[in-house]
Amino acid sequence: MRILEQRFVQNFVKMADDGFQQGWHERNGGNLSYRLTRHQVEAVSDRLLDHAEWHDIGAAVPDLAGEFFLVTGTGKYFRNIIVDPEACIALIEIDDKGEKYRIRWGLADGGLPTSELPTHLLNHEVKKRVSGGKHRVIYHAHCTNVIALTYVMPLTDLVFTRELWEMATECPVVFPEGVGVVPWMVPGGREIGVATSKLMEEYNAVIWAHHGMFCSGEDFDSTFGLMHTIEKSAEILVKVKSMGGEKMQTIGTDDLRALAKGFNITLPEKFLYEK
Ligand code: 2HA
Ligand code: ZN
Repeated sequence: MRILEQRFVQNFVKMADDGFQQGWHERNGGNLSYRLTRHQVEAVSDRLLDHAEWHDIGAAVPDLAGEFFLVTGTGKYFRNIIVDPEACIALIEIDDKGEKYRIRWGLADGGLPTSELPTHLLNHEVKKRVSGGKHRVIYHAHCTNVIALTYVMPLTDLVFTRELWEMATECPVVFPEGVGVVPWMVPGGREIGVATSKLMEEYNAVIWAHHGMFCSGEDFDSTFGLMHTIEKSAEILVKVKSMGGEKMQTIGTDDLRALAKGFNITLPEKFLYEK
């Protein structure tokens, strides 16, 4: 079967286009990566290139040695992925030390994997460990309302989590662990990747101030759904703030405790402060 006919490739392409349709991927903004299962690697093995050179990852990810990832290409537009996936995305293999990668398929017109490869792989390494191998998707988007909020709210996990939880009843159920926040940093390198992956030990969503958000999940649907839910919540918060900002009523601390009980979820005590 051709690589483009594989179900995981089609789901990757659909998710990228879903994000574009949401308006989160202007120009070449955003990136997406997926860690293949052993079975998926075997299914494509006779279609892979063998002569590609090894490149430095720019970070060490020893726990990802030998893994394969489907990734978006640097400078490629999400808008074009559905039109010409083979030119916009790549299948890469990590070497046996977790320090280098090589392209095994894709980027047919040339190019390299996403400029945020260090952050993607550092996040994958943490998430693979803390989820017992279940998490396979890392998604970075420039979601408008989340970015807007990073100009007017303190850049803390405590404030962002609590304010976003309050904006829709489903939010604490969808991201009970909360969201992390990284202050403004230069993107594209190891340093911001390390800061993000530290927060990924605890959270499935990490906001980059004045830039966007990273989400992690087991599959394409749940990872896209997490980004979508948080951005929708941020949109409501932007509207509330734009209407004068004063809440006449809200989902309060006791309501959050009742929600946790009703839905059998644990909300970390640090977020249940009295306001
Ligand atoms: O251009 O989103 O963070 C891709 C990006 C960099
Ligand atoms: Zn970005």
